[in-house]
Amino acid sequence: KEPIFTKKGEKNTVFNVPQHFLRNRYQSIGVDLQDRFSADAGEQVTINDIKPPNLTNVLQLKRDENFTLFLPKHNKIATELTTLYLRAKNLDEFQSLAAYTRERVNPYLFNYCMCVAILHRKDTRDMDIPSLIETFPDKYVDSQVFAKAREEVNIVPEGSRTPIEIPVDYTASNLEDEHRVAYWTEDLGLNAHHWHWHLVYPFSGPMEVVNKDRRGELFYYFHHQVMARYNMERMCNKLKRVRRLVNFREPIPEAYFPKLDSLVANRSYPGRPAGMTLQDVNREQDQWKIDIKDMETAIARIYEAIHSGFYRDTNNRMQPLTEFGGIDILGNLVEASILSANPAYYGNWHNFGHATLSVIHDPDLRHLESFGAIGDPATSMRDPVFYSMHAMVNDMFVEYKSTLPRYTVAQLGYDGVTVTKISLQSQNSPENQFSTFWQQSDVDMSRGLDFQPRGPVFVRFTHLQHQPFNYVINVNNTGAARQGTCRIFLGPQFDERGNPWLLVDQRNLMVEMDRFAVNLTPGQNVITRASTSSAVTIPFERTFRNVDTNRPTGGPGLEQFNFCGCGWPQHLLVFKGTPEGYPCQLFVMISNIADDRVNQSTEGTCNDAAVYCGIRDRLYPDRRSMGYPFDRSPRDGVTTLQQFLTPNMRVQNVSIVHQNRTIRPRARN
Ligand code: CUO
Repeated sequence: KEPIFTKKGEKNTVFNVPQHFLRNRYQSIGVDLQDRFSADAGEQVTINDIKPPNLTNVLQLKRDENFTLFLPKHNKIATELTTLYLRAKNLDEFQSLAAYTRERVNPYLFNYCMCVAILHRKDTRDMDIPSLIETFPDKYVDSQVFAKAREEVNIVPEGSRTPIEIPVDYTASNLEDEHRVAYWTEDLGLNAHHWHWHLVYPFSGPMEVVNKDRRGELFYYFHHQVMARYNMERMCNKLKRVRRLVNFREPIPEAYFPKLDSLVANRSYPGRPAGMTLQDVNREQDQWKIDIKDMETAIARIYEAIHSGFYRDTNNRMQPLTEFGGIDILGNLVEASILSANPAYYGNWHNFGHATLSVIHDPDLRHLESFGAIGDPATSMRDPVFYSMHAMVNDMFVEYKSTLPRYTVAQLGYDGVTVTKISLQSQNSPENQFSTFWQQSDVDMSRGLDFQPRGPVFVRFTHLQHQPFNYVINVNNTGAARQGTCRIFLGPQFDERGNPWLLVDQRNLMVEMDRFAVNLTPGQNVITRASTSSAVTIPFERTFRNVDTNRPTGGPGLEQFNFCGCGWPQHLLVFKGTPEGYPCQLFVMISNIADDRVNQSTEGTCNDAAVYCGIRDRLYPDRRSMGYPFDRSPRDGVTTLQQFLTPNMRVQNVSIVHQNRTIRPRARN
């Protein structure tokens, strides 16, 4: 695999590494290892010698094992290695450590710890880290691709290779209802985003990495939005909202066969047939022991805290879950992160849920089988059971939020500000209509393939896409010039029965599309906002980094990736819709800036996808509770969205029309 420290625009870098950095298995018998880049090298970097670190614990994870933070043994190892990288005194020492460890430690572990360190060291914040899709394509694409790729690079000269196409339906057939949303659950960008979110907000590791502003609340909000978006995709495909995995003793109907092979472990990710039942995990070799009973106890205690409004701290004192801070406490406690207010009492049921489900096929390791897709944030969103389990997680937060005081008209309104019209203008579509279709794009996997000869190998995948659009919002301001925060949500118009919603249910499906500050002049204002500016998403190129369908083969695209790589994929901003048009409600609100504003400078930071990702080294850039104004139950007397509106809000009926056509990539030279 290519070195991680590749500077912008350089194809290859050769490292001159002190002899003892490399294993001397071959040198000792007089064999000179080939230089992978030879004359192609663009730059030679000399690595300083260092005192070799003690890797005794880190090497407990073998090079050919799969790696997951849900396994406590791996978790400890990752924390140790990340800490080692973070403590390196300067960039030179960090680089030496990277070179020394890269050759020895498990590649997944190395990549994870290195990425966390690069994201969190002050001296590496401008450094690129490669997209995981490029580094470990085995976590994202059908394993059959790799045999084809091998054939391609061995037979076809560079420049004449054609992309290897991943079929749209390869993990299941239409006999499986859940497969109707596989285009979304198996989307490369979606899974890369989930991995990236957890890279920026890990639940464990060195405290300085984990302890970020409102991270517990953001755990709630990001996953709440994932669930809302997933349910919207389901409803567009005539599926009902996902069920909750409430009872851990009952057979689990969701099945999944990922068709992924780990190139590091040289093993397949195990599948799970329908009807399996969770069992206690006792995998001694992994030092992995989980009792279902403990998960149930944790859940009961968490609900008790939610309903009483108090949680028990480590000194056995009852502490209030406060109106604004309670959700942050609860987020860390439910996940559970190392910031949990009382891990011994409230347990770790969400992480254990991922873990027990991931080894449901071999809970005592009698078959020596590794974990399944749900056991790794890079792959977990592919598995339908992810959503039934996270529906349970989400239910806890929704239940908690429903205990909070309702927003009053004063808390929702903005005196003198009236939204008079909303219009959605999408290219080549009638007003108030989104248009979606399929698009094919190519991604170069060659970084992640360790065979010669090198050169780009593209896979071509099919993903959802929409026509770019603008929101045009008319606002009347009877006051002086001032600012506001424009909040845009999109939700369904009817439930599965075709009935209009009660807001108490609809609010859980309100998907945040954008949030931005607006300047209001006295009188009439027209605000135009492009879909590509969304503060929820990042552009396609940044999700995939190397994808540029117009670029000649070869040479990585080198857009900045690190923190800036966190963001919902722009190509999934809009739900799929239906051929006849899926009826939705577009909601716009201009909230009072006095209660929104966080005084801080965000210049020079990645702040363009802050809604789900926050801003690096800064406070979350909105003082309101995340999800405002839909995070709480509606005030008394309000049952519908229309009744909920104050003059600074407005709703427009819109529809999402899906055309079953595919845009193919532009030809490469
Ligand atoms: Cu993101 Cu369970 O937290 O997967």
